[in-house]
Amino acid sequence: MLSKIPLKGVPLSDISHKWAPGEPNNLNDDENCVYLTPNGAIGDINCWIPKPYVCYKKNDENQVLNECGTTDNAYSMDEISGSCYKFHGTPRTYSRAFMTCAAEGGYLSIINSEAEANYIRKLFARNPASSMIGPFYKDVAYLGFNDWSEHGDWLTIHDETLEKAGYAKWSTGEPNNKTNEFCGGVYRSGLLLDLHCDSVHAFICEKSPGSLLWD
Ligand SMILES: [Ca+2]
Ligand SMILES: [Ca+2]
Ligand SMILES: [Ca+2]
Repeated sequence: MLSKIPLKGVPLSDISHKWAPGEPNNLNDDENCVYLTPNGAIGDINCWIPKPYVCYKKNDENQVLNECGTTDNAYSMDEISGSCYKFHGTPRTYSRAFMTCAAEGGYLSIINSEAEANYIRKLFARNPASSMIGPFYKDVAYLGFNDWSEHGDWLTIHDETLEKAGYAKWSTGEPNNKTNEFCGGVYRSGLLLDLHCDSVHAFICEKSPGSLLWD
């Protein structure tokens, strides 16, 4: 099972590794992440247990920042909004999607105008359902607004109401808070809906070209 976790798409069986004694044991049928021991052996562990972690980045002086201020060429610039966007077709829960965008130097996208909604529609068109792998609903993506049922209003992750942000076009019947749907998303149509935060969905990151990730 572990060998199928597609972090970079390389199966563990292709990577030199040594399991710690008794591992992997998938304790309580709930160990889907890997830890490293001081002697270099690995084991499987529950992903919710906080641990120190190590990041890796190649020291490559030939790496050039693109117009979006990143080496990640999956970000594309919308000349009208002046922002850059990346459509993530690998689905994540809302909190994971939020963290992923932050790690890329961006944030879960916020639609600020009808023109920007247009660009979101274009992003969907470039990412048809057939391009995404896995059993999840492929006609929606998470965006940067939510209502944790705490403040009773939908706010962007930059703390503005949708109206103040500039775009508040809900799809017919939405938000319907069907099953504790506190997180914001968008249909291929560009219209908004509320989604269950623990469900995995595609998501869209937005990034200002000026925010350099590797400063
Ligand atoms: Ca284990
Ligand atoms: Ca925006
Ligand atoms: Ca809904």
